Amino acid sequence: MNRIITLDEFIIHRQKDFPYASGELTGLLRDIGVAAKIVNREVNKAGLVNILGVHGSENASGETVQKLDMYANDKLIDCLKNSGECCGIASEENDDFIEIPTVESKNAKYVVVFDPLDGSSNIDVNVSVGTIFGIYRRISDEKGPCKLEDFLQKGTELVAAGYVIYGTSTILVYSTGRGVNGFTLDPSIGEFCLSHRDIEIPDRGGYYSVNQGYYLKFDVEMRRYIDYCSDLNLRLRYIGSMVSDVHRILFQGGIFLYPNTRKYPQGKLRLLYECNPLSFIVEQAGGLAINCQLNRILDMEPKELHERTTIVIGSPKMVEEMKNFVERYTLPSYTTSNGVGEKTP
Ligand code: AHM
Ligand code: MG
Repeated sequence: MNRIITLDEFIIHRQKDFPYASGELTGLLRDIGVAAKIVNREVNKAGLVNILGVHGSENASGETVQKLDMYANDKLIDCLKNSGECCGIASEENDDFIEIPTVESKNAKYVVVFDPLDGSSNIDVNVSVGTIFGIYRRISDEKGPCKLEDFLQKGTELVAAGYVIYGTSTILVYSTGRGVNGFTLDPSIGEFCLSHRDIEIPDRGGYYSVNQGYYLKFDVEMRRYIDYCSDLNLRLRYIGSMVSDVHRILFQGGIFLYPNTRKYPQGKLRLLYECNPLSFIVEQAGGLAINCQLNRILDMEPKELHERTTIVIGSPKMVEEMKNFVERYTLPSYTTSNGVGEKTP
C-alpha cells in the first residue's frame, strides 16, 4: 500500500524547493487548508437547511443562520488574520481590501485574494461549489501597511494559487509554480491526502462549457465558434460554477468560455478572484487561458479590485484553435463618422 501523504507533509516537503523560503508561504497554504475544512463542514450541512433553519433566519439555538458565502468569507478571513502570515486580504465579497495590522502580521510579505464560495447560487440544489485563492508577494514597503498596488498585480506575479471544490468529495488543488497537485479530503481522518500528483491537462477533450442560453447575446465570431464546437459533436457541459467546470476540464480536457454579453460587456468573471488563480493552475498543468481579445489572462494589468474579464480557458490545442478561429472569422472593421470602429453586420 502506498504511504498516505497529507497536504501538510507535502507543503512542508515542497518548502525545500525554495532555498530562501522562511515558512510563511507554507503557513499560509496550511491555513487555507484549515479554512477549507471548516467551510467544507458547513457546505455539507447545507442540505439540513430545513432542519437547521433557512439563511437569514434563526436556527434551533436562536443563532442567526448566515448565508454560506458570507460564512466562508468570514472563516477564510479569520484563519488568515490569525495566521499572521499575510498582511492583507482581498475578497470577492468585500468592497475593499482588508489590511492586517503589522503587529498581527509580523511584517508578513504576502497578500491573499479569494472568492470564498464560487458558484454559491448552486448550493441550495446540491451542486458543487468551490473556494478559489491566489497569493502574491507584496510590492509595497514591508514595514508599512499593505497597499492597493499589492493586490493589483498581474497573474504572472502569483506566488501560489489554488482552489477547493466541495463536490462528491472535497478536493484541494494548488500550485506554487512548479506543477499542480491535488489532495482529497479523507473525512475519517480529517486530512487532505495527496490523490492527484503532477496534474497535466489533456491537449484536447470532448467537452465545451459555456452558458449557451446567452448565445444570441454573444458576438458573431463567438457564436460561430460555439456552432463549430457543436458541429464537432463536442459535449456541452455547464454547471454554472466555474470552479467545477474548470475542474472537469483540468482532468478530462475541454474548453470553458465566458464571453462578453450585453449585460456584462467586460465579461462577468472577476480577474483577481476567479480568472487569474484558475488560469495560473491551468497554465501550470499545461493549458492556456486568454480573454476574448485573445490576450493571455495572466498578462492583464488589473486596474481595480473587482475588475471583470472575459475568459477562454482549457486544453492548449482547443484554446489555440479557438484563437485561430476567431482571428480568421473576425469581421473586418470600418471606421464610422464618429471615429468608432464597428463591425460590418
Ligand atoms: P459567483 O462568484 O457569484 O458565484 O459567480 C460566478 C459564477 C461562476 O462560478 C460561473 O461560471 C458563473 O458565475 C455563472 O454565471 P451565469 O449564470 O451567468 O452563467
Ligand atoms: Mg465566483
